[in-house]
Amino acid sequence: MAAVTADQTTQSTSGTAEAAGQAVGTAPDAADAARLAVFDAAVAADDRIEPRDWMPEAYRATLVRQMAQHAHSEIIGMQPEANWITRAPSLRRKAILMAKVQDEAGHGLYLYSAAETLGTSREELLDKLHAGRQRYSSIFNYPTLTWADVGAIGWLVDGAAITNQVPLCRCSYGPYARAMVRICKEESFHQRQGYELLLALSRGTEAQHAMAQDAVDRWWWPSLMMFGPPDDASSHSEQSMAWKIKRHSNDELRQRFVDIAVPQAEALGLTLPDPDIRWNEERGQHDFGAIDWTEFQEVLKGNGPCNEQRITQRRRAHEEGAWVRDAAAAYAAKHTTPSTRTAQPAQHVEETA
Ligand code: FAQ
Repeated sequence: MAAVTADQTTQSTSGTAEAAGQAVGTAPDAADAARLAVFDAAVAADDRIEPRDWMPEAYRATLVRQMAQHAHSEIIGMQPEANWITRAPSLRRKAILMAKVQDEAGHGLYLYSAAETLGTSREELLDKLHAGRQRYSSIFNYPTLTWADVGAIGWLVDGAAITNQVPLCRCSYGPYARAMVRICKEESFHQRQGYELLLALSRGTEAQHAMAQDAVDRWWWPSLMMFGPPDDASSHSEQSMAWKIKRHSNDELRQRFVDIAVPQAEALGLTLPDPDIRWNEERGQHDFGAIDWTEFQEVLKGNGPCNEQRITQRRRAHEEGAWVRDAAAAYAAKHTTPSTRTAQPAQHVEETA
């Protein structure tokens, strides 16, 4: 690799010395500059950064922040839908919903595992979530008031999640990108089940249609907020896009989601609660109304309708699951002692014989 000059490093995707993980005010030494050049070249060439590769500390911190928030969203996101498992209207619907909620737990685990490759443990991330030091998605602070909310979550929330997450399959950090491939496949199934559920309600009785419409009315705007603040208020987007963690800005993805959702709503026979939605011939995209960013900020501050309930339930589930973690750790310890290690193959032969 060619040596790099100080000028070249200041033009790096890592922006400032601080972003590159150097103490502000100190000149990068030659080794730092060389490592940074290798990192920047890999990002520029669309190569993947892997766990053992050198990376700027700020890149690592940004990934931990985003991946932790993502993982926390998956497991907290189990709560609103799990609320309806016991009241699903048929065995088929119950089986589908149970599978979906389990999938979300799985997504959380892939993401915590991917975050572990950055040198942070799942335990540490969960402690931060429980202490309110890391976020989860604003969307999960809204209540699921009727069965139709399960459909609206599938269609809109999973739909927004996919729109945001498909580009993450091309994220510059390898373990995150690879985790996203499987997650997106499962999310796409989730989105279809929500759409199918809403279609059944929309084509059902008058009361069922009204229930579906009410759910869409309540979930539409919070779903648009999932994409994050508008670009001019997004503190991390510019750097995350330079590092190719994010491939598109918050507003770009939000627009893409609106353009996908509008014809789908028509096909469902439902309306979106925004009188300003209309096709803009010039832009080749839909215009839509103003989002209530005050509501978004309030939810982020902890003042949403269910913030308290969600985090209390999460802490309780963690405490009540302590015995499972202890048992799993005891089992793992037992099976790594020399005596059980030698005993295992014989047992395996007997069982498979
Ligand atoms: N909620 O500078 P930006 C799912 C925060 S998974 C809460 O634009 P960034 C599956 C942000 O952290 C849904 N906080 O931030 C499912 C930052 O705060 P900080 C989760 C938000 O990171 C379905 C500040 O605002 N998906 O739904 C939100 O560049 C059904 C400034 O914002 C992901 O996490 C928000 N909506 O862009 C499960 C995808 N938006 O840290 C169950 C991965 C922003 O400075 C059932 N994440 N903030 O204190 C991302 O793509 C990005 O992190 C964004 C935000 C786009 C969410």
